[in-house]
Amino acid sequence: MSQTKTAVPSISAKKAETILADYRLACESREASLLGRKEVFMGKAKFGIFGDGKEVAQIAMAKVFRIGDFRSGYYRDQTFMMAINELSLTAYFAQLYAHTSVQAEPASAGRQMTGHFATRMLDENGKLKPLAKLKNSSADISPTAAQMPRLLGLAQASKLFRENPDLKNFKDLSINGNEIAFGTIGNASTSEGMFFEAINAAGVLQVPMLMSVWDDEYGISVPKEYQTTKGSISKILSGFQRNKSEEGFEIFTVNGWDYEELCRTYEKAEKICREEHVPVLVHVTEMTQPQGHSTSGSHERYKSKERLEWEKEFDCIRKMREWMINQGVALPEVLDGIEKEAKATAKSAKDIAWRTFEEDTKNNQNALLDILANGANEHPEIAGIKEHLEKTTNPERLDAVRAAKKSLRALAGKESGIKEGIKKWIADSSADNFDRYNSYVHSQSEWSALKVSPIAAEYAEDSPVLDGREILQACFEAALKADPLVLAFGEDVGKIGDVNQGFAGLQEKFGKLRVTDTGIRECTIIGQGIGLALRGFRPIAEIQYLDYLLYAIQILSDDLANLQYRTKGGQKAPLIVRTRGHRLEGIWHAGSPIGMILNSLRGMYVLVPRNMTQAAGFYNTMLQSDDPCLIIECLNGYRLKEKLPTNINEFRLPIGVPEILREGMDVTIVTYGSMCRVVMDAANDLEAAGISCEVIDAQTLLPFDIHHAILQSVKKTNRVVFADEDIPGGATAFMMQQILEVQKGYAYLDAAPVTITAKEHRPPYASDGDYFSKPNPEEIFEKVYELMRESDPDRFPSIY
Ligand SMILES: Cc1ncc(C[n+]2csc(CCOP(=O)(O)OP(=O)(O)O)c2C)c(N)n1
Ligand SMILES: [Mg+2]
Repeated sequence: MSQTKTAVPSISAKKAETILADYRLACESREASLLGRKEVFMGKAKFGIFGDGKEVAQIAMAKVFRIGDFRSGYYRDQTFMMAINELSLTAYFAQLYAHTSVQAEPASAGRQMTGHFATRMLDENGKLKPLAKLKNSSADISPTAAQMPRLLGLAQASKLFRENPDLKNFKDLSINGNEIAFGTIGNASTSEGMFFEAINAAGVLQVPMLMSVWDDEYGISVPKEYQTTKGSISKILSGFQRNKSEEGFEIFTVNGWDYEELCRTYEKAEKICREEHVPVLVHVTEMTQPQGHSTSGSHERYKSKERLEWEKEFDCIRKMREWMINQGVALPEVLDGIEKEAKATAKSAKDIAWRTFEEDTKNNQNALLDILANGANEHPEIAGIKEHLEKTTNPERLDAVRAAKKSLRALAGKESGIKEGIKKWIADSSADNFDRYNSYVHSQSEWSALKVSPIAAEYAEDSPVLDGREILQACFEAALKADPLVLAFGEDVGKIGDVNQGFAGLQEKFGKLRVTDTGIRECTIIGQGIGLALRGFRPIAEIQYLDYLLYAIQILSDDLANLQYRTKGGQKAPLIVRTRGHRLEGIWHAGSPIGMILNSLRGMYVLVPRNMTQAAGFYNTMLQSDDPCLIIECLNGYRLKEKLPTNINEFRLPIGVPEILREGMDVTIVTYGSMCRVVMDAANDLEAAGISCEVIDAQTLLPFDIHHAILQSVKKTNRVVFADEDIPGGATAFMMQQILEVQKGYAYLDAAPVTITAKEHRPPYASDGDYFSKPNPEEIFEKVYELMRESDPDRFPSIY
């Protein structure tokens, strides 16, 4: 029987065919969810979270998702990803098994748990693919609502491509800004601040964001009464609804089991969003969760019998089936057939994915077993290790590594022909496992910041001496001129050119699309930057003061810093985050929480220039690279005088290379940022007291002194001091670990290393609060003097 044979031919055969294909996909996706849960309970996968109960709405959404569009969503979206052909059933299972192969599991190569979707936006060389010709999904992350900030930037990119005539030729990135950024979120996650911040910003910016809320009335076990005022996100956001005289959102509400209405709603939503660049909210209600939240527990614990009954009755696939029969799309037996086939299709995909995954692990293990076999007769321990490995059910890579290492241990001090083979196996598998589990913390492309060739600053005799802020302004002007994809934004960055005027006058020159103000919303400023950078822009996103980076640290850490890593080189967002800090006045305008930054932003480079010329050199370097970075300018340096390099537009500072500010013989003092001047003042006083200090500006903390220049200094002075404005045990502890452990500086020390830091509290606003809270030249003098006194008390008598 033809699948499209209808009971009552009220729907055209062609349309019926499409509907049946949709139904088939919904059933396949459902079967994948059901099988997935079983795989977890059989111990073949560690954790499962599935998209069951959300299939039909996602198929409707996928119908209006066009080539060039972007998704930023969450773990329920498997059906959508399948519907846009960016997730095969086998890839779905490969992710469930955490297959570490990019070919098998292109979203993350086993780095992300199931339900974390992504398309590969970069080619093997790390070059951006022509995204305007692809269907794109930014890489999901687990923190609820954290997909929202980047969604804003993905949507804003379309607006910029449409409105800035200088961008018309970037056809690989956008076709006239026609691309929509589709967002998805669970109902409970809309309780997060980030959701509201992003929604408000999208309304302000009027960007093509099509936001769907999958509302199943729960967030794990917590019902809507605890999550949302009035229990409805569309109700409470109704004030965002645009009208004749005010811009805003277009808001739709539709039931998640109503196939026909869903398709109609998304068609309307798409048109408004794509053509008018108006943000749209689609609140999809009455969704279900047939298997509960995840494999971590069962929903019978918290849903009432009535609710569970209702969920069965209003299951979107069941409802779609009923509708199809009522509409005469197909006879029940046709649908039975599709359901049966879907089961078989999902099962066969699962089997293929498992076999490939197993073979991949086994191949590597078999090579070791062959080596061990050669030594098994001679050494009974090896025979035992071999047998144990062979008997392991569902072996993981670590089982083979363990067996190899145990074998070598067993053979220590013994003659054996297999030792060399085992060592080679360990070396090869270490390299492979490094690639599998540890690679792509930073860019590995030819545009890696570490590969940008430096260009020295040049000066003419008559080079003007300017305020630090004017040096930056010249640098930014050159950057904006050189590349239309460069843009800068942040609080007060537009009209007044930032609170310290680094961008003064540049909005007038380059327009509001290039240099622009934002609302006070640090988290989504960074999100804008991430989304724009993903789409090929070169954004400079400003956080007004370093103290306020805390508002954005989560998204920087969870999203930007690990983007390359979590996609194994599949995506990049070379965002430059600009901020200013260290010294000024008061608890929230003098912060230097560098330890926090170093501990949370691995994956980004952290640059701490001591003046604005150095800062300019770093901006120029990072604009050539595809790594994301944080550049922290010195808050008290904008009015200090600096000479303007003649090549301000192109000189580049290498990253990971410290600078010796003052040569000396007795003690090495390592510092950075605003502290450079404080330490240099102290070094002058110490010189007068007969102590010769070598002062080194680390300049970049991540990466830190990649050529080990500081070690050379320590070899000469045999004493080392680390000074900064962070708390005790903050970034000074990091620098000490780098020098003593990584660079092995401990071997050259004649005295214990010293750290000089700020106090444990932030500096009070009161006059002299800074002096009594942060290291000052007198304190540095005394600590260094004490250090010298230890070795020569006669030459350095007690001061007190
Ligand atoms: C910031 C953060 N807090 C808590 C969690 C744990 N968590 C994961 S999913 C979830 C519930 C989300 O519910 P909802 O947004 O309604 O999505 P649903 O799973 O119902 O589709 C919670 C609390 C998390 N992932 N991130
Ligand atoms: Mg929910």
